[in-house]
Amino acid sequence: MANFSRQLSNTRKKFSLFGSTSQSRLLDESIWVEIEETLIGADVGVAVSLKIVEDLKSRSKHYGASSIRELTEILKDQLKETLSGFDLTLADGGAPAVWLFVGANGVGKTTTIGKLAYRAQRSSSSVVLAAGDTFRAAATEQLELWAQRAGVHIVKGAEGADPSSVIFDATEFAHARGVPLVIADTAGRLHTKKNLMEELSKIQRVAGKGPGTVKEILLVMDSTTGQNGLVQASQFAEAVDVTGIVLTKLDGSARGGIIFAIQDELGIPVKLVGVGEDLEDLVPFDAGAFVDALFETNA
Ligand SMILES: Nc1nc2c(ncn2[C@@H]2O[C@H](COP(=O)(O)OP(=O)(O)O)[C@@H](O)[C@H]2O)c(=O)[nH]1
Ligand SMILES: [Mg+2]
Repeated sequence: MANFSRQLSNTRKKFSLFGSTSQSRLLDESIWVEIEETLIGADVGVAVSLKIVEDLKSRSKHYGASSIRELTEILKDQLKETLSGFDLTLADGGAPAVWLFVGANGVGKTTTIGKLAYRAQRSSSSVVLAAGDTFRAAATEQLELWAQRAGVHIVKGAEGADPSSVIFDATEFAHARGVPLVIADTAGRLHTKKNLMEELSKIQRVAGKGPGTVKEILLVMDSTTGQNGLVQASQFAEAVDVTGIVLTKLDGSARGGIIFAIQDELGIPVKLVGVGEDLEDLVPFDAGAFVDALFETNA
């Protein structure tokens, strides 16, 4: 996958305890508290951080680790394990498969769909976009621009149209043309607005009523939001069956550590990561590359 090194430079600063100047430091009792504070300060999440340090203590004893350098290697393995065990593929199948994008306002839903459309077009797989954000006319225009750039079809509704019906129409449109995938946008919404969350549940139901099958519900989260995003996320996960997280704006964010809390607390994998505003700035998440980049000492 793309090298995370540059995009993670701000998050990496939070891990400086493990940087080159400390590598030869010998271990003493205070190190455990420092590691705990480092992890929590890096947005890894309190519960996960405590678990990791407990486990690190026993593993380092088992291996007889005596310096930060040795401890770091054990910790890296642990962090990779914490993130492993999830299926990160985006499911297809269905005629068409539907990938539904949900999340708060401004997190990067529409941009991510544009990037995916571009990727699909480059790999010669066809896709139909559904302009399910009917809340503002400008939202449809924004998606239309992405569709033009990527050279893919878009199904639109009038401003204020029922988003469920727009997405349903897109599944029929795709089915009639033998297009295997519909990627559907939805309006950003506050997780506290009950009626809007119910609207999402309806969208999920209706999107699968015709020829389409909802295969992915991707919750887009802005990585600069940190721990607050977790509360939002759990509300979305109650309204719809979220199958994966897209974590955007990792470039520049200092809160990339949130990935550990997301996967541990929500039990939902991060499948894609947004690392910029351009068409190519979307990468499949790779736990190994991510953890290695957090501990790179000379980047
Ligand atoms: N730096 C950066 N900006 C992003 C990323 N993804 C989206 N954005 C920007 O975030 C803003 C909101 O994006 P948009 O897709 O309209 O959000 P939506 O309201 O969820 O549809 C836009 O200015 C995007 O260019 C990312 O991965 N990195
Ligand atoms: Mg949008």
